Amino acid sequence: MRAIDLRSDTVTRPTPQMREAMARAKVGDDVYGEDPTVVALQQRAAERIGMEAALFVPSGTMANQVALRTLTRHGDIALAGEGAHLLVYEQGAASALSGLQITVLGRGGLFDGSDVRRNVTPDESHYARTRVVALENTHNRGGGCVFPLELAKDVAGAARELGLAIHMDGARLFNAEVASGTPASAWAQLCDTVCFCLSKGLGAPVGSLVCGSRERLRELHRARKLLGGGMRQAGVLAAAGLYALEHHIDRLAEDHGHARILAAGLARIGFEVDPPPETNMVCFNVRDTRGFLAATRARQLLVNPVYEGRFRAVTHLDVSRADVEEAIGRFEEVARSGVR
Ligand code: TLP
Repeated sequence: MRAIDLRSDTVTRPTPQMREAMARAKVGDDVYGEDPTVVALQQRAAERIGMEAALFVPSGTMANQVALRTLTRHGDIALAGEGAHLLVYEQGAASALSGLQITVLGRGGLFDGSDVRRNVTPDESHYARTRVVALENTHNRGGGCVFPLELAKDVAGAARELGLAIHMDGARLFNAEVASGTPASAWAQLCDTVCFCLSKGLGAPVGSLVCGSRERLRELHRARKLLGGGMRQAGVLAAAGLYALEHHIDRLAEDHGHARILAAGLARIGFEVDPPPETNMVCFNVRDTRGFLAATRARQLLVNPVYEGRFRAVTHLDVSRADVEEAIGRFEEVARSGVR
């Protein structure tokens, strides 16, 4: 039986065309700024989201961490949505590496300007200084939901009034763009730093970009070096990223369509899908987490729990319409065997 891997959109493998682009890449030593393909990727990324500059880093985690580091000082507070990746899934890096405390806002990853106002610490000697607000778009633990532009504007308005910097973890920013029709640049305009990943829905093997002003780039560059993210002949990886930006953005709509089909199938079988998918993630509730994990694995159907009672299935480049239909059939078998 063939495995259907819905654990994450990080599991995609480079296509033959992408591998060709990688093989052809011109390279140099990027720590000296001499890799022409990395330079081209950074320029393209910055242009694509309408910011001045971009820096290629090995991972989404490093992108978040170099951004937070340049926006804050040790002991500062960062505001972030419930279940933010930079709080839950990054080994405590924001506190371990940059000495940040994190205050959680809102529900399901979304929050508004009044949440920011209510949670910011007063500017006096008694309090830790609140320095940055971080938005995640799309929101992973929120089930891949888009951070609506109007809400982001409300947050940005409050943040600016209060003198806070704004960071966007846009690991899946292009999923947000394709699903909502809001150009990525409209969100980016509101922010000091925005990162996005090439290695998720865009299908590249490695890499993320962190974008901001030209001035900030110097500090981002230093932070990347500090964290060990200076890469040498990284053009072979950047070539995959350039290919992905050119060929794999529009097709995200396909993944979103597949997620809707999967959600409808799961609902028909009797699983509670919550929230309805806006992008490429389908979150659904089960009663028996361990049993469900074992039964799906036994059928080569790979899905991961988010937490006790909740699973996530993610559609991506390596999941076809036929795979989605096949996955629904295997979920149905699991449910029929009495595990749900
Ligand atoms: N998310 C991964 C896991 O870490 C949970 C996944 O499978 O979804 N920001 C967001 C919103 C993310 O979802 C991720 C990865 C990252 C940052 C970190 O990216 P990497 O894995 O490249 O460090």
